[in-house]
Amino acid sequence: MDMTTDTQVEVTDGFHLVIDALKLNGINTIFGLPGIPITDFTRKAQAEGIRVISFRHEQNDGNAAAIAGFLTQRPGICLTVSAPGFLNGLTALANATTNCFPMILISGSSEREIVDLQQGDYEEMDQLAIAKPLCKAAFRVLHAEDIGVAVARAIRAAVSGRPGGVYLDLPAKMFAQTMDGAAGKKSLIEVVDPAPRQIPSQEAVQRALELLKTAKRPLILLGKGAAYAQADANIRALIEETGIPYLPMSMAKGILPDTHEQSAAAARSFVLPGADVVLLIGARLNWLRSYGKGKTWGGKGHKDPGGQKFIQIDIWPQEMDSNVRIDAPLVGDIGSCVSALLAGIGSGWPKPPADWLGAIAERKDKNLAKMAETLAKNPTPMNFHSALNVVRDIIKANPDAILVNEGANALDFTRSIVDMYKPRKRLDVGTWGIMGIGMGFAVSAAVVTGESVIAIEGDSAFGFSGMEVETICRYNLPVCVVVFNNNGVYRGTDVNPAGGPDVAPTVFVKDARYDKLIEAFGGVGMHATNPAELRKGMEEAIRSRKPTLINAVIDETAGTESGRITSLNPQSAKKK
Ligand SMILES: Cc1ncc(C[n+]2csc(CCOP(=O)(O)OP(=O)(O)O)c2C)c(N)n1
Ligand SMILES: [Mg+2]
Repeated sequence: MDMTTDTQVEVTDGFHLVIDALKLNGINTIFGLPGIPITDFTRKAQAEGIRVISFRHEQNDGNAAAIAGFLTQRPGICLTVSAPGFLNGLTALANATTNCFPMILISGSSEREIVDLQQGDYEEMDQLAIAKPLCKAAFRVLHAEDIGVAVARAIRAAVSGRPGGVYLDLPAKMFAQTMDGAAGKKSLIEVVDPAPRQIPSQEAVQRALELLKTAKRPLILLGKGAAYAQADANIRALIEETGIPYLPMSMAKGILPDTHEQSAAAARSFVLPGADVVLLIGARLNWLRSYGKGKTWGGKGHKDPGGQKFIQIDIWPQEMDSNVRIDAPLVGDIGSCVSALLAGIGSGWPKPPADWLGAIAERKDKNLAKMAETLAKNPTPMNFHSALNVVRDIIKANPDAILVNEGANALDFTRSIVDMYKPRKRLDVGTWGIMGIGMGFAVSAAVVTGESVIAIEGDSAFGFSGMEVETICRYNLPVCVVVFNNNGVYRGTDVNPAGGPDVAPTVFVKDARYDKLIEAFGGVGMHATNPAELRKGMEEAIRSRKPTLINAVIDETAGTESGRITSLNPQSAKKK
């Protein structure tokens, strides 16, 4: 790898030191997009055996890096050019930090002296300052001999404690700096124990167990932190040995199979207000859980607590009490906290009272029967339910496949209809409900795991990253994209209130053929107007592992505004 000079003294440089530092720490994939000043870096990285997956827009390789971090517990690497490329990657970095996905955004940057004097350099921007508030940590390397420390610090910041995004600023000049090869090698750091376990205090464990013991109507809530932790067997043992019903949040689906008899997902609106003690595992009490209070939790007004007592497992002490009082905070890594609880529970833990379990089972049976009835219908045109009945069967038959999901109705219906059977198989819009993660997540999941990927995409959602179908074809990835095409955002039926020639802001070209898009790059395009065609297309895609896009025509009247979060839309006080 090292360049050899005429005098046979081995020298190395910034390019190679960054590559060597990443490799030394087991990072063997980069998601990036070339250009000044990192084009040669992408070439050299590839030459040195790193897999460089090249994208069409930086937001997509940023999302790819973030979800690689979620899936592997190692920071995913996103590589961009300066200013505009950096900014394009920044949304993914901020989203990763919000969702606690470990990633490192590495951006090339322009000449410091010129940037700092604002003299108008090519792609001039003070990137470090801009990145700082949007990530866990941000570092700049001015000298090649500091690369080892910088990469080590970036890795630690990304994966230790609560994981998140890290920014690493590499000015153009630094790449070309040389140093003695042996000294360069010595300057690199192989990070020892990058995400140290954080053992909860015995006192905190006791407090949690004592509270749990008092529960008449206990409930466990699993968040995506629980999925990230890869403590699947112990989480399952805790749930099964206590007999406590549980609710999986979206990306926690599959830690236990959704068909598990203790899943209370089909009785959500009954168990949240009904529970008296709630154990949160890697789940925050943010908007997705109605802040732990209000009517959802049985409170009288929208800010009133429902009277539940909470035990919360989280690695970040400041998470506690962020919305309601946490009676038993259990601070530590999820694996350590769950095994401590498990040890404390022993063998004779009493099952929850039968009336609580019975009442849940009754609601669940009723709701599942209602759902089965709806799914069995076969309306024309196809609606979300009849299409998702197919997806549900396909995932059941292929439980190792990874499901990527975004949209509004296309998201909400998929989450509630499609059962997951294994952990970390459902990847979606996360805490922000962000559109645009689709193709980045799909490419990354296929590259990182080698499994088949099924991306269920609203037609609007797909548009944010749709050009990456070329990337999917270029790397010949086993990705089946299904566009739920209802002619627009939420539905395709809005009309322009002013009556002019422009269509309504939520409406797209009618009867668009998204399948033609992938055909342009040699992928398989299919057009499905009924469940049978959709099933045939998806089965064929899974069997062949060929890049596939199915344009699934969905009744344009079927969706609701914002899916399940209609109420978050502000209402105008002024009547027409
Ligand atoms: C980055 C970003 N921009 C805009 C939105 C607002 N938004 C939420 S869902 C959605 C698209 C919904 O339409 P579609 O994906 O077609 O799903 P459908 O409800 O029609 O099934 C949009 C634009 C968002 N969540 N994120
Ligand atoms: Mg739509």
